[in-house]
Amino acid sequence: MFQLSLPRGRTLDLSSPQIMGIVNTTPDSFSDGGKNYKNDSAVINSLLLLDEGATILDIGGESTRPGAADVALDEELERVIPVIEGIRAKSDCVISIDTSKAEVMRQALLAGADIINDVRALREPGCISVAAQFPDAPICLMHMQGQPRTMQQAPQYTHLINDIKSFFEARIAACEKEGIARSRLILDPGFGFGKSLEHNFELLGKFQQFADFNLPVLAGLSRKSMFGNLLNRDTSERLPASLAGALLCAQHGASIIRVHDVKETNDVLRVWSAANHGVTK
Ligand code: 7PM
Repeated sequence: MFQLSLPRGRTLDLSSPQIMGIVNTTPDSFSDGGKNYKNDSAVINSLLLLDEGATILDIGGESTRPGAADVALDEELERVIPVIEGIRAKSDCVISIDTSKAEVMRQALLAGADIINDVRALREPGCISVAAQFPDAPICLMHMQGQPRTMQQAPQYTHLINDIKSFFEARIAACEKEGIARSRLILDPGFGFGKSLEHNFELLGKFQQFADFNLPVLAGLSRKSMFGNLLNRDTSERLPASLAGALLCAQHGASIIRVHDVKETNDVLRVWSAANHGVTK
């Protein structure tokens, strides 16, 4: 069973699957309310996610949506840092920073974030070095083939699972070479990131195979287009499919499930935990 060390002597117990609640700070929402209103809303929403059963809050200011444009450094910092500070002022919860920029990682960790969540697995300039400078921060290394703007244009693999495993091996080695302890790492196969519909469902069926690394595995499936495309459902109609995916990943050994719908996912995972570890109120 896994336990991750966190900054300030804290730990994250992964003996049962934990919920990472997604906190959106991108300007799509609340765009008419002004900056402070937007940041306050993100903090209030974050505290609600904790009440609903999230143990980790994932703060992201860069849209990694397929086809999305890059966000400038200043813009990303303005979106995420006040939200991290605002949460930290009110809670000692676990905070992850969803970014691929070294400077955002650095400032977020200084502002009180605990975990680096990087969809580019520390491949951008300076990221490994920043990660090495914060030796208590766990790091989620996500697999992505290609870049967000083009990754969904005919993704191809020699052998899906082995290709992703080779990627993990290379990224783990790159981290260790720079002095990052293996025990800090979390792996994520990256649903929807350079994968066809068939690839995504093969990954879901074979999710257990990533347990071979003996590292915690994170699953991010929430409301993703793999469900929209399979079922012909809008984003707003993907909750049942997302819950089914979360349950499958829990059963297949996922330690962290990254979701929008925390309350509903918590019910599902409590049913799973009651069946596997016994009833808790
Ligand atoms: C629009 C479309 C905005 C898709 C954001 C997204 C993951 C992640 C994201 C994941 C980890 C989303 C994605 N997905 N980090 N960040 N794993 N570790 O669907 O699957 O949330 S952004």
